[in-house]
Amino acid sequence: MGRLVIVSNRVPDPRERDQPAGGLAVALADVLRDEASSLWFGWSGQQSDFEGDPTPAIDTHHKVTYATIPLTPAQHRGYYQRFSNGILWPLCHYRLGLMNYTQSDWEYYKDVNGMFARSLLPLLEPGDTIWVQDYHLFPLAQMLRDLGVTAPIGFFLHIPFPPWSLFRALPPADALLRDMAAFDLIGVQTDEDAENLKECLRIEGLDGASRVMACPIGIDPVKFGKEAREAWSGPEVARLRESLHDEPLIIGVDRLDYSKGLEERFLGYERLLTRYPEHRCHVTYLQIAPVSRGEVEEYRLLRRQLDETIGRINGAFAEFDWTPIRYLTRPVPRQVLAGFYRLADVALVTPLRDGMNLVAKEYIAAQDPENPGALVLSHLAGAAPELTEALLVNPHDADAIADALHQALTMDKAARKRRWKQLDTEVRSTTAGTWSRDFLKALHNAGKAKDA
Ligand code: GDG
Repeated sequence: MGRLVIVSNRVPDPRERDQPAGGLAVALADVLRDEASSLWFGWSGQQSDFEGDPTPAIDTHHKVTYATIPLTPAQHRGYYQRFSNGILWPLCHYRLGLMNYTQSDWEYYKDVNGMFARSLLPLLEPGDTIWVQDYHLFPLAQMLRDLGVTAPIGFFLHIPFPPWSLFRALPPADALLRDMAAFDLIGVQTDEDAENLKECLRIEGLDGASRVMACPIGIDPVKFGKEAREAWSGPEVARLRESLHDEPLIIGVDRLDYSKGLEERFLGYERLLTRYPEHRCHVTYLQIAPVSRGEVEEYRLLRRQLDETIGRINGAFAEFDWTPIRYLTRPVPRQVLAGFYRLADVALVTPLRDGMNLVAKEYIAAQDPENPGALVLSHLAGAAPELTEALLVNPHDADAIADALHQALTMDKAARKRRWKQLDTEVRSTTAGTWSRDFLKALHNAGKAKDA
């Protein structure tokens, strides 16, 4: 077997003990542990001024070779902050109103993809299989092909793909779709995403050029369950438990991002306290929301808005010995987080749109089978078609969130166990391992079909 070459925007520092808060890094770290030999190429996270193409810095750690390049501050702004996170991210999350397009950002995006291709080229070896990750790198396969690379190249999109009626609002929609057709295989999270992408390719006359496959991502549930059991006896879980005085805990864990529906979720929780006042002075809602993309204007505005909403709700409902919402914008270490999930009676996961949402799966994997908690999940998360035994809600409907929370908080143990068992079976059947194996097998077959 040849090497697996992963290309993603950001390559995490292999020596950092804790994983960064982000779904892609978490999933890929789980995958690469099982590969015989692999290369992970991408941005180092550093910004510096340089001329021409940077030479990758190489670092080998636990069988994985990490090759990273810096970005100039101008590239970081144009390619990463603006085109990837200020244009493609809102577009793919169905938020056209938040998309701020300029031609100059599109130029930066193409330039940096070209630079990625040229810097990667000398590192490639015969027999490599290349797997490109996520929306930052839509044009990369075409650019590698232009340089003469013939290796199989696959792509996985971690976020949703919108229907043509929305995607066509992107000025370079045609060019981007033409570039995407250079991948041998494109994986997306759900059937809905696959249908949307196929429709776009069909309208552009590109169907047949590239295979599209729904290939849902998952976690390593065995490892995560073990972490949760270990964290259970740790000092942080003990402190959190003592602070609750045997009263119920609702937990939310999300990067601070407008796609996660945090504002709507807080309003849903507020509705719970008005419509079901019996929960006042008893339930605690802990929201962990590490700041993300703080340099992008929309994210700064969101943070201010959430500060205001939480302040208002806490001010209106708190008692001198009870705070309705506890809110942290710092990341919590992964091992501690696993224990918090296990302690929580309810997980509240209500994105307005989400490619998959690994938090929902982590919560299930962390539960005690003898006394599991309940999951309230947005039906607009990519995880919803799999996790049908969750309490599914429309994240825009505060009353529906309040009702689901009330149902979760009052559900008897037998019902919780029954629902959790089915959810756990799902989480164990679609894992990070099955995701990468299924994708790479299909990529291999797509390559063979092309050669035939
Ligand atoms: C993208 C797609 C898709 C969060 N806070 C902390 C922390 N996290 C970890 C969670 C989880 C990960 O970050 C978040 O993953 P999600 O899947 O929920 O969301 P995105 O970051 O938006 O990921 C998403 C994913 O890619 C994979 O394809 O599911 O739809 O948007 O693992 O636990 N980790 C730590 N501290 C925190 O405070 N340690």
